[in-house]
Amino acid sequence: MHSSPRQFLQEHVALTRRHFLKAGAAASAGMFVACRFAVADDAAPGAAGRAALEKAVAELEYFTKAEKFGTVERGTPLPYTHPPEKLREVGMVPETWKLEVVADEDGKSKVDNPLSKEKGTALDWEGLLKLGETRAVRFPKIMTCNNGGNPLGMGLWEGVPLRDVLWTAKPGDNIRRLFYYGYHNDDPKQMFRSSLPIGRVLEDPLGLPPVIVAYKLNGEFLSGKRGGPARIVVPEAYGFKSVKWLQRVVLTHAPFANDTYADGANDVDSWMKTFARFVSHPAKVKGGEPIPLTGYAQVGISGLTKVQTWLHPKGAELPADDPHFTQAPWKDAEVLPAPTKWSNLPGETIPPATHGFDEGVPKRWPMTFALAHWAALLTDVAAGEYELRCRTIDANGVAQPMPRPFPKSGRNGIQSVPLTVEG
Ligand SMILES: Nc1nc2c(c(=O)[nH]1)N[C@H]1C(S)=C(S)[C@@H](COP(=O)(O)O)O[C@H]1N2
Ligand SMILES: [Mo]
Repeated sequence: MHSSPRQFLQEHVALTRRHFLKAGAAASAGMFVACRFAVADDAAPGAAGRAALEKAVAELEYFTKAEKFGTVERGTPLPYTHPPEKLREVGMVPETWKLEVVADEDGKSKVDNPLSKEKGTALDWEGLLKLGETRAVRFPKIMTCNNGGNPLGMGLWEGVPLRDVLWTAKPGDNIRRLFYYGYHNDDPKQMFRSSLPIGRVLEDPLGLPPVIVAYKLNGEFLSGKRGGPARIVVPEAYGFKSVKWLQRVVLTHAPFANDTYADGANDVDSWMKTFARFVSHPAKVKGGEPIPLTGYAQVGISGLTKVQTWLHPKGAELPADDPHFTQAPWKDAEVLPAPTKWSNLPGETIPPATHGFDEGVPKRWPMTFALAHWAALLTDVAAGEYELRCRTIDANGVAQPMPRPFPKSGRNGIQSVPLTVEG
């Protein structure tokens, strides 16, 4: 097929320039499908940059270890730091944990079989796991704070649909929303509240997993720090809807949100947005060497089709009246295929009956409200000092972040990093 090793190499390099990282069928040693662009001959032009990219791609991790998550928490003391006997007393351990589902005290909503501690009908840990035996669901979801620039962690969450718990309480007439709370040291000032329209809990928008009472993250029971014994997880929402140390759900006729996050000028109806970040980028490269870049994108409500990068000479004038650089000469990066090994899950495999997967393989990629990785190899860059930026194009073909001045409905600013190309 190839007349000489040299010709083979040239063809291989040309092919891989266009299609690097697209080797769908190749077996993988690392977590991603093997990259075809790495050339065996390390004296070939650009080999060092390609080898560096291959290594950086192999090092990308998909799921985040529970203890490596970023944390946004309130409480003095933090509820899970109580001494063991106090933890038992306040329901912060599985053996004493209880979940109440009751009607609002205003008397407008009807709940025929309230789950209440007083009546001894609250859902306990055993009951939760019992429900889980037949109703458990799992799904991947990235946890991001509405007010944070970067995600806190990527998790595979497991629990029971909140609606299955609600049905056991026999909800009746006049319910429009639910308010839910975590344990807060029995101090109203420390209460962290969130809310949802009842319809979101009873039905799932097509393709979305349910709102769950979660008890596992990445195959392990939730630690106190991650919100255990049990927390709410809302697939499409920023972190503030995913209340930790869950103990009480109130079904209400109130038509409004009572979220703690309504304070501080936050939009409490924000869906997660699409944006890109760098993972690895060299600070300095030799002139003539291709520049290896890796990163991730958070796939928000509008999906993801592309990640792009843009090199702008440092100090050169930026376009006026274009704060999101919509007119800049962006270049496409490569959105990486789904991992074949899922870091930080037991056996590095997706467990059976995970939403959006078929026998451990994603039905679609990238997956919404999850993470996708990307890589790029920039070539023919002149010596100089640069600002390097990345952005996304969503599944509607709209550049994200789109120009808008609303960080309080979820931050998704464009990241910029410095880069020096030596002469
Ligand atoms: N009970 C309780 N739940 C909470 C919070 C809190 O302070 N108390 N913080 C919320 C916010 S604002 C975010 S962003 C997420 C963060 O989840 P994590 O700490 O597990 O990453 O938890 C949410 N759940
Ligand atoms: Mo948050």
